[in-house]
Amino acid sequence: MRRERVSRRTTETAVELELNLDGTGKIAIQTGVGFLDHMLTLFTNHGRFDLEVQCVGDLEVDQHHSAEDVGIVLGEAFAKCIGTKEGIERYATVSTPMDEALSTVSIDISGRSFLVYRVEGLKDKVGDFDTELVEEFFLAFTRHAGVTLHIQLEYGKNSHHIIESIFKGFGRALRIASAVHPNSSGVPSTKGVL
Ligand SMILES: [Mn+2]
Repeated sequence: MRRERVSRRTTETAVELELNLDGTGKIAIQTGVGFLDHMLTLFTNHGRFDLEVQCVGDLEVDQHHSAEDVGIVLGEAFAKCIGTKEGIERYATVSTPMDEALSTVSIDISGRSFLVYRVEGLKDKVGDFDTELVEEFFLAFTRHAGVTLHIQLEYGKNSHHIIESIFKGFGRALRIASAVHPNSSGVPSTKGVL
């Protein structure tokens, strides 16, 4: 089973996280940031992972360190779960509608970290959540997961819907790209290594 637990403690946050790539959508998420909990719940559910997250962060400063550090630890846990990448699908591109919003998420589980984030027009806040932290979260994730991730907003009006379509697509794309094929052997690269 591809299941890993990662802890990370700094002067800014303490994060405990367990990810199971072959889960069934079991969720226990408390980051201290309500909107991020909502988004990680959608990610887990649509990825059919299991995810447990506990984050105690310096919310008296703002939500930045909590969002970033949860991204870091999720990335670390993903990298450990995916291991040598033997037999995985590797690529996935999915578009996800959420009412009037449509976004596309493309993933390459490449061992190389790269984020392209083309999302314009979000309001500064959704509730008390700083929407610029969406990019910070995905930047932290890609750096530590060793994946190439492209996120493109096609169109949309409502910021809550837009971010929701992105997190659902992130879960769906990651599920497809990390799926293991029973009849494939070796890593999916002509170089023989990922
Ligand atoms: Mn919602």
